[in-house]
This record gives sequence, C-alpha cells and structure tokens, in this order.
Amino acid sequence: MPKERRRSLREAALSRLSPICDGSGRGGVGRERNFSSTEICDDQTHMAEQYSGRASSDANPVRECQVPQVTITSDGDSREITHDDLEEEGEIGRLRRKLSNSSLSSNGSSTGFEESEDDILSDNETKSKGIVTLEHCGDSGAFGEFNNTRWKLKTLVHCHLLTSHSRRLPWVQLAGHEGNFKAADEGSILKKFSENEKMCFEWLKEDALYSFVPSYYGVVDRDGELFLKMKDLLAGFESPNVMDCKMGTRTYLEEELVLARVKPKMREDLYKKMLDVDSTAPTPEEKHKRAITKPRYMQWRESVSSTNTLGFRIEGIKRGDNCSTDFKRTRSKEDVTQVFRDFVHGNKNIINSYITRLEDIKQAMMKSEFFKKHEVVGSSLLFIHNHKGRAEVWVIDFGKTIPLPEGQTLDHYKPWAEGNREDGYLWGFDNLLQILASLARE
Ligand code: I3P
Repeated sequence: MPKERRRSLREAALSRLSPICDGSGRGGVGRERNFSSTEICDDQTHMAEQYSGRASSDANPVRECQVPQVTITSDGDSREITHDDLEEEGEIGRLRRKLSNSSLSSNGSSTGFEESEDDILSDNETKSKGIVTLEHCGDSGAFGEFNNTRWKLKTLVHCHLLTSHSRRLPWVQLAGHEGNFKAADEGSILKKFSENEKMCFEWLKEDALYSFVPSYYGVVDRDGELFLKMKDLLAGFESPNVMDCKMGTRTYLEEELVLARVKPKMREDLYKKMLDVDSTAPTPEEKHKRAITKPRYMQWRESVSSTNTLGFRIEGIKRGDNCSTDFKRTRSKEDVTQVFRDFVHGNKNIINSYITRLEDIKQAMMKSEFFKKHEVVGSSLLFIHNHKGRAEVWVIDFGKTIPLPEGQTLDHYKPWAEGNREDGYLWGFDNLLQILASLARE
C-alpha cells in the first residue's frame, strides 16, 4: 500500500473520529426508521443482465477440509466509552494509536515471516487475543439435509454458542475471524474494534441502507479492549437457520495487492489452507517455499468458489446447532442453487420473503450515498429464517469497506480492472436474486 494512501486513510479516520459513542447519539439506538423505496434502475439491471453472461456452470465436488469448533470464554464486564471519558483520562491519544494500528496491523495467524502486505483494514486487530476461540475438530459426520449425493459435507462444526450467561451467541462464527466476537447484553453483541467498520457504521446512520444493517450502539471497552457494540441479529429468533454469503467479485483490497508486490509476505497458514482444499493448487515454487502471499490465496479462493463465477460465495451455514463452512469449492450456479434449496428446505414462503427483502435492499443500495462512495469488499449478506417462516436478510461486515477518493463513485457492476476499485457487488447481488427467483419458480 503506498505510504500516501495509507496516510490519507489514517488521516481520514482520525478527522472523522466522532465522540466514541454511546448508544444515545445520532440514531444510535431505537432505530427501525422507515425506508421509502424507489424503482430499480433499468440501466443497472440491463448491465447486470449483460454481465451475468459471465457465469459458468461447471460442477465442483465439495472437498473435505477441516473446520473449526467454536468455544466461547466467559463474558466479562464492559462499559460504554464516551468522548468525555477519553478526554478526562487522556485516552484520545491511546485510542487514536489504536485506531491507526488496527487498520494496518498484522495478525497472529502467520508465523515466521516479516510483516508486510496483508491485513490492511483487517477487521480484527489481534486474533490471538480471541475471546471466541477456534479449534480444529476434524471430521465429525455429515450435515443433516445437506448429506445427499450432491452435497457430501464431510465435516461439521457443532457451534458451541452458549455463553456463561447461557445466552446464544449469534451469527458470528460462520465466516468471522477467530476471536472477533464477544457476547454482550441481551440483544447485542460485541465485535472487535475496527476503525474502518466504525466509520462505516457512523456514515450508515444517515444513509438509505440504514434499515438493512445491524443497529450500531457505539464503542465499548471490555477488559481493556475496544469493541463495536451492535445488534444481535438472531435475538428473537428461536432455532434460526443462518447463511452467510460474501458478496462481490473481489475479496481483497487493491491496496493489499500493491503492498504484496512491493513487500510480499509469505504465509505458511494460507499455504496449508490451500493444500487442505486442493493439494495440486500450489505452484512448484510455492510447494518449495511451503508458503503463499495473501492476495495469491484470496484470488485462488475466489477462483475455486463462486466469487468469480457468480459475484458472491457461500461462506457458511448454520442449521440448528450445526455449522458448516465447507463451501470453498461450491462454484457453479447449479451447486449454489442446490445449497440454497437445501437451506430453505424448498419452502417457497421463505424464498419469497428473502426475495422481497433482497429487492428492498437493492432499492436502498441504488439510493445509498454510502454504497456509491465506498469500495465494498468482504461484506456479507446474512440470511436468517426459522421454521415459522420468519425470514430476514442483513448487510453485514464492513471491516474492508473503504471510502473512495473524493469525487469517485462505483456502479458495483463493472468488471474489476486494477485501479477502478469496482467490487462487482451488484452483479453478484443480481445473480443471487436470480438464483432465488429460479427456486421460487420450481
Ligand atoms: C480467509 C478469508 C477472510 C480473510 C482471511 C482468509 O480465508 O478470505 O476473508 O480475512 O485472511 O484467511 P478462508 O475463508 O479460506 O478461511 P480478511 O477478509 O480480513 O482479509 P487472514 O488469514 O489474513 O485473516
């Protein structure tokens, strides 16, 4: 990442450092404001149709890989941080350092190599300090309804999502980083602090997308660590089924690519993750080094999943107490459609509710200044439904959603070429909608 750009991101972050809130500031709580919709732009729809021709339809078997088991330690005391607190305690400097660091920090997952290109704007600051810990549990059976001839999900995670308060932790570990989440008061959760995500939430409070993102309640300090407090999207759901779809045709920032060229960091952990999925994927040189760069891994992940073919990919699914993240090679339209079919149990009411909600989200996106002015990378749509037919979709994860330079906007459809910052979000969104529409017609 060029130094100037890095600096400008950091400066932007600091200049927008608002009172680190509160839960009572500008629309922090008590949200649920009304949203008035507009018609979907014909041009965009047309472009989406054009681009959707890119989708291929090859079938890829689901491969076996190890997936993590989630355990959560006790829920300590926390309190909300106010601007006054920080000034009184001379904490502004410390927090600013923390904000600056968090966007550039390296993580605890790679070993033995110099810090360099990765984790720019990573949404976790130090994975090693996790409260939610992940442990490999290996094969533990098949995954209920997904266990048919097409979907041999050979690994399974039992999501131990019970806190010391016997309260269910939400959607957090389907695709989240190790150690990123902590339980909070009833109806809310804590996510490890990211300056970038905080800025997004602040902006979103005044945006057309507001009704479709988790309510944001401010920054809190829990045992000396900072977290973003937000609504627990699963609160109020009994035995919800949850799916996390990572949106867009690109899952890494342009900055990560640039930095990887300037100062490549070889990561053994990513090499091993690659090998787990496809032992033939590493090049001879990578095999020799037993390590790969993060952009190389991310691009490979995009190519074996449906990120490249459809502009989104399924990251994980939770059914009852079982979670599966074994979708790394779910790539073709047919395979993705089958996963959705199984996820909703063929229930047309749920499919139609999802479609309606997605159409509302899309209309909001077409109106959204936030969406127009941000490169949206690594953000997910979270699908939640229960057996009673209640179904919701939420736009989550803004750790790698970054503001564009002044005057630049994205249409989120154009194919990405380095420098144009396009993310393919709406192209993927339309493909997802088409898949659900095809299920509704079955
Ligand atoms: C991870 C996934 C995450 C990424 C993480 C990858 O791969 O792509 O999005 O974190 O990078 O390891 P996988 O899904 O195969 O487990 P970011 O989005 O924050 O970059 P990391 O290992 O550097 O955390």
